[in-house]
This record gives sequence, C-alpha cells and structure tokens, in this order.
Amino acid sequence: MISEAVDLIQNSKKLIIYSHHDSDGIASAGIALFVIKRLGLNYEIRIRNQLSIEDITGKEEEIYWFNDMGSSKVNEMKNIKGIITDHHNPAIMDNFIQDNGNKIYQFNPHLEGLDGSISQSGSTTTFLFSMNIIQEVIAVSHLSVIGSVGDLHDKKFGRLVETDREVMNLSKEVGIIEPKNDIRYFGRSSKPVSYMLRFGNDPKINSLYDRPDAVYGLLERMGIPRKMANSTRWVDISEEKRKNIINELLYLLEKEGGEKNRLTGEVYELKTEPISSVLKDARDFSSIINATSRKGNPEVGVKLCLFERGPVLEEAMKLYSDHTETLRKASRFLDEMQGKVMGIIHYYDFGSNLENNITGTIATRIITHKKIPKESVVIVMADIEGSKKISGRISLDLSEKLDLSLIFRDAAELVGGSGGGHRNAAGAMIPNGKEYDFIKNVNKIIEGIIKPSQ
Ligand SMILES: [Mn+2]
Repeated sequence: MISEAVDLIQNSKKLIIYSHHDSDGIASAGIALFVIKRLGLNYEIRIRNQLSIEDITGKEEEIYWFNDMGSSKVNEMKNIKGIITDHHNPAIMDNFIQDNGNKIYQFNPHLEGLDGSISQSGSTTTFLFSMNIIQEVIAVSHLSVIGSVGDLHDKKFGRLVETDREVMNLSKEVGIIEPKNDIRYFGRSSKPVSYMLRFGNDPKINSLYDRPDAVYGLLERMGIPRKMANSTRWVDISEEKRKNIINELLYLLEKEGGEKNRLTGEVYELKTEPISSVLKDARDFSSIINATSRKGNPEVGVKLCLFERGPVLEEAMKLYSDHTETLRKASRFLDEMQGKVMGIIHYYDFGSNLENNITGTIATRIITHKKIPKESVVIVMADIEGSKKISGRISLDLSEKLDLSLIFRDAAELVGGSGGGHRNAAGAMIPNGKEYDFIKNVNKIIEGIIKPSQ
C-alpha cells in the first residue's frame, strides 16, 4: 500500500499540499515541500486552520497531500485522490478509503494502535511516509522534532516518546538534533533569561511567576545584573551559573510544594544552528514558525523550515514579537474575565474580542494558569464569519477517562456543526447562536461517562 501511495505522489501532474496552521503543520509542510522540490513536482501549498468543503472536494487533475489534518474529515471527502499523513483522530479507521469517488491512502498512528496525541505528531507521520519516497529527507528530520514539541508531545514525560523519539534519535545519529538535559522552560534561545524565568510556568513557581522584581533579584544574586538579564539568553549563560540557578529554582519549588521533577528534562537543540541563533532550541523554533502562521504569513515559517534565513528570519522575528504582544493582550483580557461553569466545564466566550485563530492557545493558557479544579474541561469560543470557533482542552489525567475529540464531534454534530482533534485537545465549528446547546451536549456526554466529583 505504501508503494502505491508513493507512486501517486511521484506521478502527480499537479500536487496540492494542505497543511495545518500550527507549528506541527508548518513543520510537516516543510518536510513535504523538501520532498516535492527534490522530485521536481508541480505543486501548490495551502495552509489551513480548518478544511472547507471546497478543500475536500477533489478536482480530476489534482493529487492531494494532507498534512497534520484531513483524518477527522476523511468521511466528508469526495473525489479526493491522494494521501493523508495525520495524527488527529480518524473519522474512518482505514488505511485505504475508496467510497465517494475517493482514492485515499491514510497514514495515522491511531491506525497502528498508538495514541496520536503523544506518540507521533503530524510532522513525524509526514516524515515517516516521506522516508519511503526519498531517503534524503533525513536532512530535515529535525522538523519532526520541532513539530512534535510544538504539539507538546514532550510535556507528559519531559521528553519525546515512542515514534517521535525514534525519529529524534535518527536525527541525533545524523548529527542534526542534540538532546540535552536542561531547564524545560520555554525561551532558552529566543527570549532574554529574565523573560524566560518570569513566564516559565511548567512547573509554576509562584514566587517568581510574572514577578519581575523577584526574577531580577534572583538573577542578581546569581551574578547576572538587571541589564544583562534583559539581553542574555539562557543558552548564553555558563554551565556553572545555569546549574546554580536551577538549584535555586528547585529550592523554591521545594519550599512551595511545586512540581520539582518537571523543572528539568530533555530539551532539543539544533547542531546545525550557531549558538547565537534564536532557532537553536527546537521549542523556540517551533514557537517562531507558529507565530508566522498565526500572524497570517505561514509561508515565512515554511521557508525557515527549509533553511532560509536573512530577511526571512527578520520577517519571522517581527511576526513573533507581534504574536507575543497579541497573546499578552489576550492574557490581560483573560485576567479580568470570569468563565462560566457547567458541571466540570469552564467556558469562555470571547465573541469578537479574540483573534479566532488563537482560541486553542488561550484554552491551553487557561488550563495551565487559571485557578480551576484539576479535573476540568476548558472551552474557549470566538466568532468567525457567522460561526463559532471552539477550542477545548482537558488535563492529561482527565484525558485518560475522556476523549474530547469524540465528545466534540458528537456534541457539534447535534447542533449542525463539526468537531474533532485529540483526546486532550479538540476543536469544533458550530453555527452562531448554538453555543449554549453545544455546551449542554458536551456536559451531558461527559456526565454519561464520568460522575463529576464534588
Ligand atoms: Mn499536530
């Protein structure tokens, strides 16, 4: 079956690449593009938040390659000839789909009995399939790592696991990725150390989180004066000083009863980037390409994936700081906003006050930052052209009991919308005005599965 899928790509006259708009999707697009350019194929690339009806209705002369998306819509596809390399929950559990004029080869970890939300990202899936087309794709194996950490696949265990890990190891063997044991806070190579410690939140240190004076004080005691703290990145600091800071943070966590064991873990650096590069840390790389897409220029992110620098990197960094600003504004708004509660659901309707492509980011923030019970379902909504865009998140513990992608799918269908995603992170699109019914449906389904604890 793989060889037939490979043939389909190799013999295509016009190849349309669809890819998801987050960093995993952009990294997947980078991998697919690397392959297509080597093969010299005629292609077009389309980055999408969600697939529309037109997107999933095929044209005779076109071959399609869906990356990090497609599986949750495969039951609605018509006349599509092509490939899906995805890790979202598939609507049809089959490797080969040929109803409705389709001829689709679907590659998805869920079909192999793996949990796609943690073991194999979209970019890892694209990479593994691509290895069957052209071995040279190993030159962009780091994109699989970037996509995997972008989807937080390293969050649960503090390191990548299963298939994501196998590809990471492969990338290490060929001298591209270098795994290190270090602090797991975001911003090691793209943010000043003062920022990294101020907003580091996994684990959260209450005496430092968003307390700039406390952060500067700590760094000063460690021999890093305020001015330097605003210009030096974590990766620039000597190993000895880093060790001392980590010990200090561990001491604070111990005192506060925080999650000490989450502070350090595996992080991934690119050997191919100079130490001065903001792209040195895979997670930072991932955040930067994510920002290019959220700010409407995903092609900049794809170019970064394919080694373009100079003005491309400059443009990316501009978008990155814009995106950081948007998130800062949304967080401030969020601080003042009270969510509504139904059962274990905490829901927030931002209406038109939120850029509708960051509902997922905000939902993640709420589940990490806001003081809500450990077993909660967070739902964030925003307006989008007559519809409601909905993102949901649940804690990892709760995702062992609930599969949010299935709950969202069923609850959305009942109100004339559609939904899907992962066990712990899902999305839906429903008609405007149906949001309360949707929440009620979600609540009802959840109550049917678990009894809410008091
Ligand atoms: Mn993904």
